[in-house]
Amino acid sequence: MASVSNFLLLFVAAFSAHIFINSPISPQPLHFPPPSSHPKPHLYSSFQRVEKIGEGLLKDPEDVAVDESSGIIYTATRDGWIKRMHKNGSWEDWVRPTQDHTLLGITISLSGKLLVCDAVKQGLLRVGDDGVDVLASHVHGSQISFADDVIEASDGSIYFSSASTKFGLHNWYLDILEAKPHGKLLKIDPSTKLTTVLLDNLSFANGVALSKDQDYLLVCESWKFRCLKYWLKGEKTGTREVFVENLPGSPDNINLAPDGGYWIALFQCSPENLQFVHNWRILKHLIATFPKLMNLVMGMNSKATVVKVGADGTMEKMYEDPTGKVMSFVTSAFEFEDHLYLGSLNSNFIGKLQI
Ligand SMILES: [Ca+2]
Ligand SMILES: [Ca+2]
Repeated sequence: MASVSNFLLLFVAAFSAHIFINSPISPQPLHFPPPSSHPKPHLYSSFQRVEKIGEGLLKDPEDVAVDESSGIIYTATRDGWIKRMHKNGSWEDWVRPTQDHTLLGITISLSGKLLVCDAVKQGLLRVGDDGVDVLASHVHGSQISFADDVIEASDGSIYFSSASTKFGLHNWYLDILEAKPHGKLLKIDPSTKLTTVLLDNLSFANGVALSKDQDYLLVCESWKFRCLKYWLKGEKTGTREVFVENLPGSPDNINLAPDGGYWIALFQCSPENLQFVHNWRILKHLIATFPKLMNLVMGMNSKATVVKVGADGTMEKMYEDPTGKVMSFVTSAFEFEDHLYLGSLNSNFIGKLQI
């Protein structure tokens, strides 16, 4: 009997040593906001009446942008295409900047072209009828990693996020397991074309948006369940403060609404009953060493949530598909002509929802 327990002890010790030696992360606990931490906004469960546009044509359209002058709707899909829907409802495979699945945030630029984040190879791209230019591939001599979302100001300044400088799109789950801030907010200066870092130590820098008056910029930190405000004008220029926190999910893309508020898409990084995993370093090491275990603790495809936040940072409305039956893993919400256009990393269409 003693030899069996000795063997078991030896096995556990060897297994633990294997995990610690081979683990690619140096984790810290991830703190989920307590459910009671935010006053509940009015809930609309109306994703049930979403109209599916482009169904079957769009593989996991992460972000949506609308050219408000022409009414053309753009998205980037996992097969590397930028696809667009014309006013008459017809879809066009427009430009294919990559054969890969790596295109994330997009926005319409002042020139009418599209700015596109390539999370893996190329950095920040400008895409037009005449092809693709790389606007930024390096910052301070290092390759830009995990370009995630982008916005352009009326003075031509381009602001974009780098979600993580340590982990990439293919192993992004290690970034949440490690739960340390490896993200940055970057800027391309319109006169020098130089790329610089405005903010670092961001906890998975995701969606970016400009305020209506362009006096500040918002950048979402997915693993902190909050969005920061970065002042561009006035006496606070260059400083940061919290804009909204304790969001009921991890913020992805954020878009300015016509009334000066913001639409923020939230994803569930972990189901509620498994959030404890993110407090245990040993469990994080175990999952990082055996990545197939990650599938057990991910909650993205379980529901969809979008919140409307006022210009003062208060949550006003929440739209949900609580079971993910119609849409899940919604990553973007763009308001145009009294409808929300919803992107998702788990659908083959864009959701269109009357609001
Ligand atoms: Ca975006
Ligand atoms: Ca994103």
